[in-house]
Amino acid sequence: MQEKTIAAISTAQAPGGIGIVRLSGKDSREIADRIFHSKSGKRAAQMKGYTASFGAVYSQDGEKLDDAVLLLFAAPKSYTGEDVVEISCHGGLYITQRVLREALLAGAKPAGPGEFTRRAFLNGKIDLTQAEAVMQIISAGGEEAARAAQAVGSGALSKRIEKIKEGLFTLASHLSAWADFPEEEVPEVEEEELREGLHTAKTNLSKLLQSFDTGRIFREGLVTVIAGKPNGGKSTLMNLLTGFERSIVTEFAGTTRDVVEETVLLGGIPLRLADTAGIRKTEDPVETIGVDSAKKRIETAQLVLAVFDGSKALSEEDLELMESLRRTPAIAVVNKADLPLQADLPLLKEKFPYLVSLSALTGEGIEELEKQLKHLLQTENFQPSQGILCTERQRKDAQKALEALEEGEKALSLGLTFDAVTVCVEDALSALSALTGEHVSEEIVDRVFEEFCVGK
Ligand SMILES: Nc1nc2c(ncn2[C@@H]2O[C@H](COP(=O)(O)OP(=O)(O)OP(=O)(O)O)[C@@H](O)[C@H]2O)c(=O)[nH]1
Ligand SMILES: [Mg+2]
Repeated sequence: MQEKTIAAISTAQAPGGIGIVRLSGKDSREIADRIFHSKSGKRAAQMKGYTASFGAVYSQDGEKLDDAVLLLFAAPKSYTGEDVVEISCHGGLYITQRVLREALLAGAKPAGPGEFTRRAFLNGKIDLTQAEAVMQIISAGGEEAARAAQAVGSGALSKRIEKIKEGLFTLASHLSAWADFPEEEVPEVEEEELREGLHTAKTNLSKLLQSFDTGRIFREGLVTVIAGKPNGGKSTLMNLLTGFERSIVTEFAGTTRDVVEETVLLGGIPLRLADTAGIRKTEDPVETIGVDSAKKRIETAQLVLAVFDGSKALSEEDLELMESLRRTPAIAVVNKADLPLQADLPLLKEKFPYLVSLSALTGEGIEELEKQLKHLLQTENFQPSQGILCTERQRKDAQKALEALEEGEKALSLGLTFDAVTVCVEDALSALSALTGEHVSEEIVDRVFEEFCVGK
């Protein structure tokens, strides 16, 4: 609460209907009163929390800069826990910059990246996982990612962690009670209880760690390559998925040369698609370059949509593609399902556990592709509202806690003293406290907020 009042533009630095300059700190009202004059004559200093007033922003030499609305959030019932003033003016690059400059000339300090959220954290309005969720909400590219981030922002992850911690606290208190007993007097049932407690916490942590991988798929998407022999319909599939004519389609084999890229959402999963040249042996030097880059893309892909022309018998090139995909997650797309089937479907099914018959021309089969994708990625049971680990920092702490509990179990089965187990349980608890930010070094907090944008 003693910190200097900060100011920043909180909306995007782009032309827009409304732009917001935000102030936070004990002098927010005073600074606002120096630059904003309300029509009614009411001053921010007298306004109640959650009220607004209409007026205009003026420069130091009395020039009117813009009409504006001032919103007041009084401490402690504000985002940061301090007095917060938001001045909404016209959006765009110039006006918001001018209003900010006046706020700075009137005594505010420019806010650093994420400084508003940092103050919210330091003032106990939110914990560290909720602070991190703010960035995740802003950068979410799909519904699932947004819902997952919002749930974390509402404290769903912290609740999950808290539950695990409660169990561990109970264990720790039993352990300290037993510490006074000689080993041989501790009843067996209590050792069993200890074993069970460790096991439950471990299971819950493992589940939590799994949620990180699934969440990452929704957040970051997958580098996906559409590959296959020429004329199979790769570019037609690309266009079906993007919803517009992204790639050139012709009836001639060898149409696509360059890699054509676009990100789409399929079943909520962002696929960073690359449509590639049809793979075949060719004398054409330009096509050769395209074929080589298609092969390279396959090597680094996280997912390949392997397109086969279902209306033709499988060719040598098809068999080669099958071979090259043995170690890459792939979905076989047996295309041109609107035409009579000629390809050897049983062979394809044998080679590809995930397969879909589809017509890129009519769009028939696209739901099945979505289903197969979810199946392959095991995202069917993803419940974004559950509270998932959503940053690498959180994952590391959860992993640390899990490892500490594994050590604890080991100590128990080796018949070591309860003290040894106690140390492990305490290590797990401290890793979880770091995760939620309850006990965390300033360096880590700095690192978390470094990634924020200014104005948040
Ligand atoms: N009947 C039918 N024709 C299709 C289908 N998909 C693609 N085609 C046709 O197949 C031909 C080749 O399609 P493209 O999408 O250009 O094939 P490609 O795999 O990108 O070909 P290259 O870029 O040469 O490697 C075009 O004439 C398409 O209209 C389909 O599902 N059904
Ligand atoms: Mg093509």
